[in-house]
Amino acid sequence: MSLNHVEFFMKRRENLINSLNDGELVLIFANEEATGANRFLQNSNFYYFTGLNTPEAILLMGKINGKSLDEIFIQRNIPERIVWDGEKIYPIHVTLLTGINLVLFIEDFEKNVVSHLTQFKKVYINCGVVGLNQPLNKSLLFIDKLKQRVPHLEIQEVSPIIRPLRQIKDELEIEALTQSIKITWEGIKSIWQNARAGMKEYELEAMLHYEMQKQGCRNFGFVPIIAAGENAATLHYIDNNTTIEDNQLVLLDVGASHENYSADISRTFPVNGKFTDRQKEVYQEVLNIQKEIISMVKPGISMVDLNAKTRELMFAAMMRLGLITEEKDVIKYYMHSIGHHLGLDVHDVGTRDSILEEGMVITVEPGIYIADEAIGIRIEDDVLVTAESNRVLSDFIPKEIDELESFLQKHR
Ligand SMILES: [Mn+2]
Repeated sequence: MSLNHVEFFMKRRENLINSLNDGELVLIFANEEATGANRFLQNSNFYYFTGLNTPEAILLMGKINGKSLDEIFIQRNIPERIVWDGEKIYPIHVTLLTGINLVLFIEDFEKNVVSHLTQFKKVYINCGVVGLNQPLNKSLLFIDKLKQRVPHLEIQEVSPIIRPLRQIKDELEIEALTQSIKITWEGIKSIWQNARAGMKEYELEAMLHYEMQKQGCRNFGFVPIIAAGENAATLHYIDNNTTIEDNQLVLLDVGASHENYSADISRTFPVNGKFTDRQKEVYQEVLNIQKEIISMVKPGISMVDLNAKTRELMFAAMMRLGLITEEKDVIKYYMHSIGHHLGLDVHDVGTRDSILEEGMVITVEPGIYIADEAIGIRIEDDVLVTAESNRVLSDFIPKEIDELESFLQKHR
């Protein structure tokens, strides 16, 4: 499949502009340059419309008298700085990559935007979330200035008008997600081949990172959870510094990020290649629930329905496992929800009560966590909602007990 990237970004901006009323302007600030040893990570909304991992830029879109505005402001190259910081992107490249014809420099932004503002009634801006005790970011500082100079202007956070677009993934996004899932699988495979009892969890993290980097992927989409035995019962365990013991299960909740799209995959495996009877019993229950919930994923069903069904299935499973006798106790061993939207953000835009539509991507990730028995199991796949039902984008990553054991034992 060959995709012309530019057209996708043009289409996304066009969709947003079409959704605006006349007299509405949208300003999206890219993230600020990374400081210290941090690597730059782009603002998801800015990336969605431009595909640019360029810091400090500002995208301007709007509709006035039926005419569209589609402009971008970028930093100018300063010749003396090039030897220190490297070259910044040039306007011609911005145009080639985004399809935006009007590329201006950031120092002209305020002058330029003020010339538009007399005609506009409402401005949407990505304000971000900044704590009361934190310094203001660039967009909030800009809002301050706007309010003083154009007091009649209505200013709103932009996310609510972008959410409907970002929830539905286009072909380019599915392609990026598929690629990040493939890279994640390479990492998981390497862990399954090389993990041994006696290693620290972070050695497995290193295998994952090395394999990802070999595939050209520099970043995790999120801090990986690599949790052996009872650590897996701590849902957000990220210390990854415990020694893995023989007969333990290891829970991996990991995702490589490719073109700013992160996979989100969980697999749980026995480090020595063989499940104990009890581990097998619990694992099979989680797997059955996961498969049943996946089979329900299709347009029209809501996340609320999926959560309710999961709870019902969990109750039956936990009774069979001898864990509980009352439904209210499900929460003792399964305390999160079944999944979330996935995209440019690992917990992507989209609400907990979304009704699924074709083109959405969600995770399906039931788990049972029994701290007393040092068993924590989660199985998570990334699922695309299709016109009729769904497609599991991560379906090539083994999860059946016999597949897993035979893979692991081949390498032990
Ligand atoms: Mn997840």
